[in-house]
Amino acid sequence: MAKTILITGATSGFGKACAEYFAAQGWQLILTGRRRERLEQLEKKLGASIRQVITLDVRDRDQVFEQLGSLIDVDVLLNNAGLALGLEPAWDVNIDDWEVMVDTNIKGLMYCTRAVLPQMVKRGSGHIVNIGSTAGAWPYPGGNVYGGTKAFVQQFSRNLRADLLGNNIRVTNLAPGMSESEFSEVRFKGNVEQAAKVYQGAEPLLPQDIAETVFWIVNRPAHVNINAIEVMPVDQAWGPFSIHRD
Ligand code: NDP
Ligand code: 8X3
Repeated sequence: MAKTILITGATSGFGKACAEYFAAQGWQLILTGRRRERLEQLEKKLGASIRQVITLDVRDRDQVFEQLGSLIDVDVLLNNAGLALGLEPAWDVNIDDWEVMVDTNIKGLMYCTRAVLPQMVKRGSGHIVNIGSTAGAWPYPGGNVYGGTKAFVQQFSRNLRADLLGNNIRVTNLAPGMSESEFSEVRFKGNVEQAAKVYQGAEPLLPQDIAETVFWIVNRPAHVNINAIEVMPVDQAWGPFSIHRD
């Protein structure tokens, strides 16, 4: 029987690439996101692979539990919905942006996990793949709360494994580096020129790279749990510590 993957944030970037890739490999899809028209386009394009599309804002706790809590036979939950807003230093940041990132990347991911886990535990199988980020492990100026939310994803993933020991449920934190998607357009609030500069002259990861990685993660032998994977483009690496000098 075909397996089912539930993808949050399937309307763009990694989520959309995963939907297309998993459909091509014969999986059934439950796709969620806020932009209904994009979900409808995917529904048309992927046809028989679609089990359900759900218009969902992961920040809405009641809606998440209502829509996802009753789903059964979800083999993989891909907690992908997320965003960065702004790159300002902490003293100059719009506090609303911080709240949106916390509400989406931390609380939304918590709600989706808590809504879907009971059916996995009851069935004695499942896999939660959380999309973290290199920003969760490596600081950079302006990464402040975004990086903090992804550090949460990393540690939450590990702690889920601790809770789930003995339940035959796998958990993975997949932490990509610079990847070209709508991510930077969202971060810079629609400023496409500023967004394009992030990738200019370099070769970033593509959503397809992440889709292939997710597919590899969930297709390891049943006794194997990939705890964490960090993926970067060859064109990205760490800098030295920065020193302030008078
Ligand atoms: P995109 O902006 O292309 O996609 C983000 C997706 O998240 C969209 O489908 C969007 O759907 C969804 N989303 C955002 N907010 C909400 C919400 N409140 N409720 C439901 N869905 C929401 O970016 P990426 O594909 O690059 O990002 C996907 C994930 O990968 C994010 O968690 C991001 O932090 C992470 N990441 C990205 C990297 C990059 O360089 N691109 C690197 C490392 C991690 P809609 O707007 O329709 O709701
Ligand atoms: C996205 C990668 O470096 O822009 O999570 O924060 S980065």
